[in-house]
This record gives sequence, structure tokens and C-alpha cells, in this order.
Amino acid sequence: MNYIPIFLSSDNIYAPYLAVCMASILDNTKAFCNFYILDGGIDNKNKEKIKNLKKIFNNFELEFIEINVEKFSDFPLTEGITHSTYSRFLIPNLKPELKKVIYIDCDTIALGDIEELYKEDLENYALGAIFNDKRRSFNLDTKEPMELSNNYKYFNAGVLVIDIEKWIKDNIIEKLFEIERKYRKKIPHGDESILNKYFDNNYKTLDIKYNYLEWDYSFNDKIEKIYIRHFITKIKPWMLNENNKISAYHNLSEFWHYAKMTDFYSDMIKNLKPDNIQQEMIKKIRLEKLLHQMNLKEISKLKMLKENVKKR
Ligand SMILES: [Mn+2]
Repeated sequence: MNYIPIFLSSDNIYAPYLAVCMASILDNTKAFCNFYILDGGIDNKNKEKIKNLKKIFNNFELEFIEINVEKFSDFPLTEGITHSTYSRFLIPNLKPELKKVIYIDCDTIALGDIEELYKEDLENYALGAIFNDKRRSFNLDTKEPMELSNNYKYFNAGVLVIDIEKWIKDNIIEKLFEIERKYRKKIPHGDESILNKYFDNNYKTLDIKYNYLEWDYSFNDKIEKIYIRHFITKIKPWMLNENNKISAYHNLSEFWHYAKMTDFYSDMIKNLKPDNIQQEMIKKIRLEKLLHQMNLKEISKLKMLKENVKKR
């Protein structure tokens, strides 16, 4: 039996989606998962509901690790980033005895075997993360303020493979804190910007199938299988009815399939907003997607211009 250590991070509000994410991981692997939950205030009732996944799955153990977020009280907050977002920085100190671990955001679902990701060879790098050249627009606001190198490869921080031994040996936690202090006023995307600064083109790049973002569906990549789907848009699948026909959003039932396996399902249904509000949300996603695509076109135009200048 193979054991896979997986860190997740959640506050009380995200507890239902944490459970959905866990169910999806467990349903797609034969390995035994050791979940470590970076606990930003999950109440006992919700902890019980999470533990009740044991009624369906017998291939996991879980431990809640309380995180004192005061360490991060000076760290910058932007939209969607709370102080507990930074708790992933502490993982190597929390479980130094583990050699290699996975960190995964709660706004994801696994559609493939997590063991494949865990088995990826980091080739002596301290970090494995997912790089997609097509996502360049995500980082345009990061390169300058964070003084990234010209060879930088921006990664999304939602799925990480961490070599604990190397993080400790290289004193990486302290260095992340140093970066935060140095760039405090200029950090555009919280933890992700700080990680991208430290690991600037110095990490093992992993395939996009391990962190497939909502935008990626519009590129029509020839991808044989998605292993982890990441709901990065502001509007999340749990805000929308399973039966909503939304061209701007890829198959919602992939999320609801796993939601039904959890004790949170009936509450999630109860918490859905009325249909007219959902329609407004769908408009927002369409707009977000459109803006993203326009952004990408602008970037390719800029690239072409630059190349033309060089030729002259
Ligand atoms: Mn996320």
C-alpha cells in the first residue's frame, strides 16, 4: 500500500468544499491518503461531517493542524487571499518527518489518480509546480514589482509538490518571509507572488493536467486526461445549480458528483442563491472569461510587435 501525504487548508466557510475535494481524491486512487488539514477555524460539527467520509472511503486518515495565523498578520491581503492562505508556507516545519508532500487548494477536484502526481520525480528541485506558457497573462502584474528574471515561469500556487527535506536544508520558509518583508507593499497575489519570486525558474515544471484551470478549457489543448481541475474563477461551482446550462463554465456536474458523497450536500443545496442571482453570476463568469481571452490576444500581439522590432 502506498501512502500519500496531502495538505489542504480551510477555514470554517470552506469546510464543505474541502470535503468535496477529499472525496474526489479518494474516489480516484487506490493509494492510502494521509490528509493534513491546515485548520483556520473549522468548527467541531463540520469536522465531524468531514470525518464522516469514512462511511464511504476506507483509504484515508486525517489530522487537523491548528494554524496560528498571527505570524502572517502583516502579510498583504488582496481579493480571495486571507492570512490563512499563507499557512502553506509552514508545511515543512509542521511535519518535518515527511519527505515529500502534496499541497492542494480546496477549490479543486481530482479527476485522476493523485498518486501519479506524487510519483513525479522532482529531480532535486525543492518544488514541483504546474507551468503553462499559455497562462502568461496571469503574471504580467507580477514580473516588475517582484523583480522576476526574464526567464521566469509563473506558476499557479494551487497545486504544489514539496520536497520537505530540501525546504528545511535550504531554509526556504525563512526566505519566503524575507521576500514578504522586502516586497510587502508591492506583492500583487499574496502567497503565489512570494513563491514565484523565490522559485523564479528554479522548480520542476509539471504537466498542466495536474492543475487545469477554468480558463484552460478555452484553449482546446490536446490533453488526454485532466487529473486535477481547479476552479479559479470568482464564481465557484457550488454557487451554481448543477442543471444550469452554462457555456462559459465547463461541466458543473463534475463538482456536484463528489458533493453528493459528502454530508454537506443538503446544506450546499439549501445555500444556493435564487435563479435570477445565479443568472447574474453567470454573466460575471462570461465577462471574466472574455476579459481573459482579450488579455491573451493583447499579449500575443505584444509578442509579435517585439519580434518585429528585433528583426528590424
Ligand atoms: Mn484555488
